[in-house]
Amino acid sequence: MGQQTMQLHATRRVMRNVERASVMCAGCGNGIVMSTTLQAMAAQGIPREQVMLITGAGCNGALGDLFRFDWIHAPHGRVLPVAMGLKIVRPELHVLAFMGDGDCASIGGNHLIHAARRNIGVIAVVFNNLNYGRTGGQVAATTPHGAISTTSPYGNAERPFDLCTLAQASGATYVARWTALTYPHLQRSLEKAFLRKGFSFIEVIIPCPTNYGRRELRTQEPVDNLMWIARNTITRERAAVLPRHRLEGKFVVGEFVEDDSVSEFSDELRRLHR
Ligand SMILES: Cc1ncc(C[n+]2csc(CCOP(=O)(O)OP(=O)(O)O)c2C)c(N)n1
Ligand code: SF4
Repeated sequence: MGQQTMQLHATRRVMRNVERASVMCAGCGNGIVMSTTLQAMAAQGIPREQVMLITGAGCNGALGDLFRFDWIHAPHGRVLPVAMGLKIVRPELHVLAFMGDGDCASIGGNHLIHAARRNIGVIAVVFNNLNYGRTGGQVAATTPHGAISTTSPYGNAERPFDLCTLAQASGATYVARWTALTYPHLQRSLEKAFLRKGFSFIEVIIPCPTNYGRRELRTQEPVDNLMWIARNTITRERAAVLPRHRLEGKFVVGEFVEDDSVSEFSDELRRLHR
């Protein structure tokens, strides 16, 4: 049996009910991140019993219902505190914190900077669909400047957060950004995150045809939404030689930080309380 077929079988074993994947809209990027996570687990031979999934209130929160592993559906903005508490009491588990960009960058933004600062061994994955999908497409802290949303009908007056820069400045020891289209790279980042000890921050730019696509891109067509992301994606290396103004509205992808020299928070606590 080929490696891909074996991974597919392993992936199916952790799905609770494949038909229920239809809880997401057609063309939604949430499923790509979910399946890539399962592929990363299968590739590294990580059994579901060793994983604890925490999700938030956004659309991706419903993903927990599809997996066959232990899951906490945290309140909006509180994915990271729940994940941190869990990691401290069960350090042997791989703690996966799945968040929407609203969850991570707005209501839970303070938790992000402190989780990164502490270097707690949580794998934080941000499903960045550039808006609040679950509640009908409101403007988010990640919505591009000028973009149309239900709460910015004349265009977004604010400039978006660069979440990877924020995580890096806060002390995260692994930081990467990919898109729904660069999923092989995303898989490699997730595999690394499963194997390392400290705080891993992975942002994934995903399409939300129903809310972001329909309003800002004027198309709900899944392929058009993906193509728009592809046209605006640029590698970290290419971005490094471009002037700042040329990067506005671009999704710079790559690995930004990888540092395994910092002690992990739950280890540090145990060392102090010995
Ligand atoms: C404390 C609290 N405030 C507001 C809400 C309403 N609410 C639910 S999901 C959501 C936004 C979701 O956006 P995001 O986290 O980006 O996830 P998405 O749905 O886009 O995947 C909001 C505001 C809530 N459930 N709880
Ligand atoms: S509203 Fe957007 S993010 Fe939510 S399920 Fe639909 S396409 Fe996905």
